[in-house]
Amino acid sequence: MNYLLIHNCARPFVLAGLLFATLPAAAAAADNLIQNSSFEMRSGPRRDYPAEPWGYDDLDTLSRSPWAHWGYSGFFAGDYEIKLGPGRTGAMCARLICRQRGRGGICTDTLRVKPGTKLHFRGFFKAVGAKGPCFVNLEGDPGDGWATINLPAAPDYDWTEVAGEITVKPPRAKREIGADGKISIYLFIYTKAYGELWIDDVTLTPIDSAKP
Ligand SMILES: [Ca+2]
Repeated sequence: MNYLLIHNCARPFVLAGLLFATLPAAAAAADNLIQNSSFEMRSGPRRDYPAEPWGYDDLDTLSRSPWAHWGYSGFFAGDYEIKLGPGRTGAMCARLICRQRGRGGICTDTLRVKPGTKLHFRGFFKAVGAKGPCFVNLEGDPGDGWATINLPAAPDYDWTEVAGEITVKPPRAKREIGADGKISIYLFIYTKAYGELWIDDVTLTPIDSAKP
């Protein structure tokens, strides 16, 4: 009798646990262009360029980040550092910490998309005394800052979802569309603020393919 009671009680609990464990991962995985969206994968042993595009001297002003598939820069006139933080989901998030105000940022690997593609951006952010602008900046073949999404202006806020829709612009002069019909873009997350910006669960998903 006791066995049956335990069995009946435990089963719904297990099912609920499975749902919580699998749904967010499945929803983020299918069409999301950004790898390591939740900052759970460390960068591991260094690889040769171009397998690891960031992290050699001041190549493209970006250096290695602690996370696979992300670059980091804190050298645009300011002095920022990047640290691990407790995750909004999973174990980790990225923390950009200002020591001298300028511009710090993280950047995705190269993302290949067709011009005209509509993309849905979604990310979660937290600010601790972040006095100054923080924003998402799209760069690459269409130019630097061909789309921008501002983060909340308040210096302090708990985990907050920021979302926006953007359309990939054609390549600027002298840049060409590849044989696959695609161009290269990069998603940067910048802080020009003092204090700390926390980042987790960043996705960029083609809108059409997200529809059933
Ligand atoms: Ca995470």
